[in-house]
Amino acid sequence: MIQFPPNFLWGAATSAYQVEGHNVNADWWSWEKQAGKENSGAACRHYELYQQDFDLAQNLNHHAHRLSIEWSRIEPKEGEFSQPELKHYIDVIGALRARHIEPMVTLHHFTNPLWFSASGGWEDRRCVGRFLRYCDVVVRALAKHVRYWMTINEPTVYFSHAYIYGVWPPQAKSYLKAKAVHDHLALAHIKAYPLINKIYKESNLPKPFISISQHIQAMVPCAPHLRNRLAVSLRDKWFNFELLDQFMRHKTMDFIGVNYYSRQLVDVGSWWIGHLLMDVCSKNHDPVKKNSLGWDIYPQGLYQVLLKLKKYNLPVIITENGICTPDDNLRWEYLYNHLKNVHLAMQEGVHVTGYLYWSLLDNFEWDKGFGPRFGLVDIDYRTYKRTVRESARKFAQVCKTGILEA
Ligand code: IFM
Repeated sequence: MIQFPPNFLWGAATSAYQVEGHNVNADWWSWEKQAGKENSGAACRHYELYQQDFDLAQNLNHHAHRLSIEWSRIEPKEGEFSQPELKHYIDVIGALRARHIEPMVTLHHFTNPLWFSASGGWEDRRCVGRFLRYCDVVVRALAKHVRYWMTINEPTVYFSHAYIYGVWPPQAKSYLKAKAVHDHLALAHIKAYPLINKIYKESNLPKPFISISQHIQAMVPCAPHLRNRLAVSLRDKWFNFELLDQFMRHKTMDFIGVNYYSRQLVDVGSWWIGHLLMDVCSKNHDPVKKNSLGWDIYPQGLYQVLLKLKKYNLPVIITENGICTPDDNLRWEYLYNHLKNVHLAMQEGVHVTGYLYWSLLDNFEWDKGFGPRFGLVDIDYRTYKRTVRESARKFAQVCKTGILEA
């Protein structure tokens, strides 16, 4: 039997664009049509059905829920802020509070208002000021009801997919642009941190907890020779920990938000920097089960990642961890084994204070559309009927008791 501490935050996460539906002023909305991708359309209709969804979360004993604010709803035109949409999110957060569920709010989760992208997006140096203006409005409106903020979700995933691999809007393939976007996202967080604190201070509210959600992969060398080990440490530094190091230097993190899914098997063909940074093993000599997107299931990687975070000496919240699969037994196996590894890391002194499964609901998985099923709750996209999965019920027991039965 494994016992987690009493005040551990248990729950699940979502993001606005992936569940709400009809985010017509977002850059993704026009891009998915223009690029011929599956359209997000009504998504899960969570914008209207959030009360019902939070009833489910409450019945599943969740006491934390991570959600994001859709910037393009709040500021559909530059400088014009929508009071009804702000009121909507106040209601959403009120609905969580009414169910004794702690809201954890992300300010930027991959999507941008169309006007923002059309005028340079995160490449243009005006982006930081624009983001801060939006943060100011949202945080002032929600401060009374929110204690946990994540400024930006997975900045490294965002700039690599959108500006290096070119698979997300604006589909650039440019290291120069990616570098500019990286620097702007970092600066946006560094400046948002004191801004959020200032708003709380002015409103006589207790200091909030602020971080980002950083996507971290376990970097695993195939053969532990020098070149592979060098590649692992470069990738750890640049992709996993560089932003966290920067934010630590600026003292702009109150906890570390970690999104963990899988490992990267590192097998490098030459000393060229491109290979050191990108080569992955294709030999399948260490086969493990995979999710429906083909990502390796590697629970011990979460333990390894958590131990690497120990040096920061900050509380850690797993802000995402989950699996897309049609096999719900595999979902529970995934959850169970990852929680076991979280507990192991805690026994070795990593101060983990919460775990949020990705995701509460099946949802729109970006360029992959609605195929991948990450949810604790199944969505029938024809009727929008919600059906709680068996894995969700098992997880509900853990949320209730803090005990992971063997
Ligand atoms: O669905 C995404 C989410 O938006 C960010 N983290 C990873 C999830 C699964 O790919």
